Amino acid sequence: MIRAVAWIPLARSRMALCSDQLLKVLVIGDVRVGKTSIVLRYVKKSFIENYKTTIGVDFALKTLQWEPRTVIRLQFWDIAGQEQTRAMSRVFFKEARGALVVFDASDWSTLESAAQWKRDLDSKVTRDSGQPIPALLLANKCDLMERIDRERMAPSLDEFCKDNYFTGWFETSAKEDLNIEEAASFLVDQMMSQGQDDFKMKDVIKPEEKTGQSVTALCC
Ligand code: G3D
Ligand code: MG
Repeated sequence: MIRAVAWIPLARSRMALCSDQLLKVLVIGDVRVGKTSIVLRYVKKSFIENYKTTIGVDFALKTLQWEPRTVIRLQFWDIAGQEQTRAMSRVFFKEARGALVVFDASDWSTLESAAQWKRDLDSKVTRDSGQPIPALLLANKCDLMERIDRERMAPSLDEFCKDNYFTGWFETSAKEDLNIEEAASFLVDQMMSQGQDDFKMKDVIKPEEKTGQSVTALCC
């Protein structure tokens, strides 16, 4: 009996009110621009050459401790760029909270496709307020470009983002691990700050967890 009285306050001190949020993030763009490589780099911290081409959609999950009391589960929908998949986009885009729209910086024809993907996205998914969901443009494969090309690219991409309602852009390289973590954190920040009202907050009581812990899983 005495032991039980001592145990209850101790157990309570370890309990905390936590918020647990599931954020669905779309990864879209043409075939072979590096979508799957970006997701693998972010979630698995690796770059795999000759990885099989995505057919339909691949899923990946990354859990992050956002603030001391907020756990975010990022659910990536890595959507294949083929025409058949575009027909299914309404189903795939449903309830997405953010998007990474990828193009190959060494092949500018893929930038026009990025604009099409963005228009398709905005026509099919919005926040409850009717505003577009946060979407970042990723200029991937920057390792294949000279520094000078990248500097020339910046003003065009600023304008492109303004015209197409992108939240911003990053030059990335999944191969050399350039800006992948930064881009993902920026998107999460945007989703959390712009979308607070839209999210279904799920408050749960659970034992306190260590901050900074990340659990990853990948399935295809
Ligand atoms: P996708 O998912 O958009 O279709 P993938 O694209 O991730 O499958 O990548 C397509 C090809 O581009 C792969 O080449 C991959 O290794 C390469 N790639 C992806 N990201 C980068 C990058 O940042 N830099 C460079 N140089 N190459 C990249 P392979 O030949 O392996 O199929
Ligand atoms: Mg792929």
